[in-house]
Amino acid sequence: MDKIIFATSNEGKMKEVRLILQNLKAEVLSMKEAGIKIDIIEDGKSFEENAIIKAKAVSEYTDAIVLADDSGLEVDYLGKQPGIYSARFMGEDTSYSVKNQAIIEKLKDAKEEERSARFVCVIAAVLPDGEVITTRGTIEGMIGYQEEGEGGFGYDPILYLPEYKTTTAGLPIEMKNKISHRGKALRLMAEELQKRMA
Ligand code: ITT
Repeated sequence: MDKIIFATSNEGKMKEVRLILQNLKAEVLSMKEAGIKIDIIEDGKSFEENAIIKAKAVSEYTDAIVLADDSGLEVDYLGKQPGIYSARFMGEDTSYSVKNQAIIEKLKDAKEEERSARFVCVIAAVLPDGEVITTRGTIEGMIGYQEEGEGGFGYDPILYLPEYKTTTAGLPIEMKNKISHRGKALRLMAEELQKRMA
């Protein structure tokens, strides 16, 4: 069976990734499970560049297929920030309740129609022959007036989905995966990998 190493240190991402890729005929290991401990400097200027940087960095240590995820929250009222800086916004060690409250505060004068926002996810793959593939997924919503929901991670409590009358943190994980940026990008990647494994 093919082995896939997923180049992330984010446990929230990894939990979703395992569920989304469960039907792929491959063993999916986190970087930690594969025994790869490296610090990766994400100095790309786009989600695509950063996802490729992460996947290539880990592929130096293995012959397996390596996948990586670069993702973030784009808030239109803030000129699409924090975007690729989502993890680093206000410092990596600042809690998400503080970061989420800060974004709500920055939008205190925004009208309903100015609160549009989305999660973006780019998945990069580096295959054993060196081929690089990227796929992208998004989920549109709006910044809520307060945090809501207990699920997910990161900015999930503030991305409100009017159609579901809750945030991405208010959805069961299976439902989030069905409609999320990460679910979409990973299913596109799974199709690309399946074509090459056939
Ligand atoms: P790795 O680089 O190790 O994968 P990271 O958390 O640093 O972990 P990113 O650089 O891609 O990953 O930053 C993504 C950030 O965007 C993440 O830390 C969250 O703050 C936010 N984010 C991405 N997807 C999200 C989701 O599904 N729900 C909530 N927040 C999300």
